[in-house]
Amino acid sequence: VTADLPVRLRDLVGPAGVVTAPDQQASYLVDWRGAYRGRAAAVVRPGSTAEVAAVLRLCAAEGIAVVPQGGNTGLCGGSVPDGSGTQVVLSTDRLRAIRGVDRANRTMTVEAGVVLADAQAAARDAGLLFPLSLGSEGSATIGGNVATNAGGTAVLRYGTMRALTLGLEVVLPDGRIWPGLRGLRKDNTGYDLTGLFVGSEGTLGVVTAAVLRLFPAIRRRATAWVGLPDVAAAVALIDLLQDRVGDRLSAFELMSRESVRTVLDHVPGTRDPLPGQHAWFALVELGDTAAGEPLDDVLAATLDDALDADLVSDAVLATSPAQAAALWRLREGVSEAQNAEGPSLKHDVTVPISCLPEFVVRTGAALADALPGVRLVTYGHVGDGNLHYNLGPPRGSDGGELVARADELSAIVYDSVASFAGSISAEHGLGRAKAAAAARSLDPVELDLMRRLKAALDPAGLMNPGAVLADGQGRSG
Ligand code: FAD
Ligand code: 2HG
Ligand code: ZN
Repeated sequence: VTADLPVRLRDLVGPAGVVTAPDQQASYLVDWRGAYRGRAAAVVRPGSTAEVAAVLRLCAAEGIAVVPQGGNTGLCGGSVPDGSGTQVVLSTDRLRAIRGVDRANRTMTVEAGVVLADAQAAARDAGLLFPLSLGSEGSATIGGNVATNAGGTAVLRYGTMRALTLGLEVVLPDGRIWPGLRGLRKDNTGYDLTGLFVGSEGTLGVVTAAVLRLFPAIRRRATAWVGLPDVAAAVALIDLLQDRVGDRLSAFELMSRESVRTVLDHVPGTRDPLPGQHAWFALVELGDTAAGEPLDDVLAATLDDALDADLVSDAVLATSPAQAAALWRLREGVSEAQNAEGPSLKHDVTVPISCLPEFVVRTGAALADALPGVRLVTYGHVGDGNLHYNLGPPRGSDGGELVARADELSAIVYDSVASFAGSISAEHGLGRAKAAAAARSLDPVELDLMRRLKAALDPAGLMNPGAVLADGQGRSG
């Protein structure tokens, strides 16, 4: 790395755009969980697409690797540099403009550094809905959401970020700008480049802006907290709800008892909404665009039928927005609560919804054999088939054994996922954490195609090396 790099970057982006002081760099060099720490030659904060292009041109000319970073809430270590001190962190935190809302086209164009909650607010101000919804929405950015193909709690109704993204502006590794900000719902002019950059985790270029789909505002909601005997009952309840309310089912989140216990122990102000012991809980939400619909009645009647059919052991409906928010806090608090408990092994998996009950039973038994007492903090967006299958150490243990045996324990989870034709990364991406595991689980033809794509777009391997593809490099042959 050239010693005058910070000076040369300052020439391109101005003094406010380069961070060199160690205390000011610190937050850019560690991930949200504190699981990945690195060093950087510089942290650069371009203020425009042209400045991003200038930075990437300079880095390409000097052979300097670039790690794009948005809100730094990613859970796979993809947003922090390695320990070499030779990489540049490119933060999008100055790309914060909402470029426009096209009400009639039901789209908005926003820059990559716009925080998800601000994008949601801009849509709301226009009387519309941007439905992507994540526990991290107060910090995660649209660029990060695009780069990870983020999912969250509304996927069963609206799809993942890929389904919500109509067009992109991307700066390529050589500094060229692809101005693909089209707001079209149909566009068959060749390969789907937008779809390719969605989920590319900073390994193919820097997303600088996106055209996002907007939806009719939700004017009426009904929210319930449900106790369930097992995952088979949860799957049957999803089926029943979809038959009764169609796409008004806007969230179906499942939590094991251990997940709820973790939140109740660590998140201040939370309380158990149901008396009695239940093995599983679901947070169910319906939403309607028509304000006059008696949604609470529809939900209550469906849950009554589910009680009669023994699918549900108990249920309570939120009677105010504050009560609904308290129920959501129980669900959204799991990551924070599990962080507070110490080391954990995260798995973000998906299998067909129909296979979830058997997946949970079989994987749980195999893990209990391997590490008796292992705590299964199992929860997730099961309305779309996604489970966060997180492991905590046995009670009374400090987690040393869990961490030391991480590869072995994760292999049990991933082998089980494979046996149900599932995926080892549903919504968080691969980053550095799961690149090697993905290389083992992908078909060799798939892996070869991915390497060729990487080699075609980033032949020098300078964009986020080590993320997605374990060796960091594409391959041309
Ligand atoms: P970062 O963490 O900064 O980066 C993530 C990846 O994207 C990195 O590889 C980075 O290099 C790349 N990147 C970032 N910006 C750009 C850009 N402009 N161009 C190119 N590459 C870029 N995720 C879900 O899918 N669903 C959830 O429900 C969910 N809940 C969460 C709850 C909590 C409490 C936390 C901490 C995280 C959660 N996440 C969830 C994970 C995370 O918030 C998402 O992955 C989010 O999309 C990351 O956005 P970010 O701006 O923080 O990206
Ligand atoms: C969620 O759904 C997030 O809460 C985070 O995707 C999952 O921390 C996790 O494992
Ligand atoms: Zn999630």
